[in-house]
Amino acid sequence: MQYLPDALKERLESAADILDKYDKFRIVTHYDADGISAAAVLCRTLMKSKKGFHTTFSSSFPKNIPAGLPIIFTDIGNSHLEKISSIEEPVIVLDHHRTDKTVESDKVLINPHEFGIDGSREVSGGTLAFLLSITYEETNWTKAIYGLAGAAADKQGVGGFSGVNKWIIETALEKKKLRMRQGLYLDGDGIRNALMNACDPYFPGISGRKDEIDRLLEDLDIDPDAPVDELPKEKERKLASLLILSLLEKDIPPHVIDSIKGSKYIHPDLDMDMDILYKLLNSCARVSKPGLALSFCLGDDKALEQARELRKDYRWSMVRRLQELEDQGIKSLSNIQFFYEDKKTRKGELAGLGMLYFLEQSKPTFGITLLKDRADISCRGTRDLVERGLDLGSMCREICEKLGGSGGGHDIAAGATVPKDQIEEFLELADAAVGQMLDN
Ligand SMILES: [Mn+2]
Repeated sequence: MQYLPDALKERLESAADILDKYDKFRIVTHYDADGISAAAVLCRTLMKSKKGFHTTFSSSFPKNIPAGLPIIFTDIGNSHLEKISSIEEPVIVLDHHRTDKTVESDKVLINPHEFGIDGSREVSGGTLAFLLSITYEETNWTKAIYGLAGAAADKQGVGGFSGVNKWIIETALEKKKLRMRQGLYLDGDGIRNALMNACDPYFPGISGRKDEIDRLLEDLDIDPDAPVDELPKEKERKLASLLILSLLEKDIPPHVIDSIKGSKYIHPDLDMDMDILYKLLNSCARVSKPGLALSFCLGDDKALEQARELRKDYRWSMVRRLQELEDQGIKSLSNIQFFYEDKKTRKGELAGLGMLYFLEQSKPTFGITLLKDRADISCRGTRDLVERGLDLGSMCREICEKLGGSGGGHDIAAGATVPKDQIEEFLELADAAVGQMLDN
């Protein structure tokens, strides 16, 4: 724990004292993959110590806060600290989202930004839950893969983990609580199947296109049914070069291209690497089955089987939709680009993957779902754009304050909801705001 700032360690100790003191807890977590990962770490921690828990998944901060038990909020809560401070029971908040507000509180608030740690890059909700878990009991290093899966799901591993996440990986490898293997981030029943369903990473002109894939594999003299992890090194290298070429043609930056292959982290007792674990969590979250994901994280094999099926369906529908966006292109204003998507839960991921693998790199991407009376918006930038001054989270918040919706998030990924008839105005304001941010 030497790596962490002393003030953060102290705060974690106070949280661990609460874990120690009570026998039953309520966990309120975000329903996305990072939130599930945080819940998985905490539930496993509490189970091991024979303590009880009740977990609730929430898409936004709950209106009615359950009473009677100490509460742990994970990956959620930083923008509702006033409400949290008025809760009577003991509360721990483990949330990495940035917030403007500082609130005097007797609750244990663990917000990395307060300790000079970049919550959008270096720690996720899962990471914070893991830090609490090892503070509570050193033997919980075995749970590293669950916490880090949340960081991977929040895209903190793109181009390599950094900061606290990196320290956890290095220490877990030292402690032999993780193993590492190099390879392409492809998986499926055989190499053709893996490429057919490759949506993250997605390969422009290749993913989902059977004829292209067959031609490519024939050229490389690779058996389409060969297992991905058993490709001879030389053939894997050649395949990687061709896949990289597909991304170079779209001007995708080197750190993203590098991320199609690299270290895979494997839990010694779990027949799965972290990359697949977080993608399974994502597939469950996207169809609103976070409970299923939590069940398999807690050891339910039947749940794992169902999660794998969900992921199969999910990947296939994503690849088809990404292919459409790639082939048909999306709409563009001066400084932003956008598309409409029927499925509300899919638009953020589509915007993120499109932005990573094939869309115009100089403009952030907005995915919009029109609902009955409101428009739901997810926006995604690139690391380059953030370095040039893009902050989508504060942009969404400010525009929504003006328009009367609600919005917020990270610099690189954010969301907003506005009345449906204001979507045009939202896009105009966003276009102007992004232009101004990138000009300065
Ligand atoms: Mn998160």
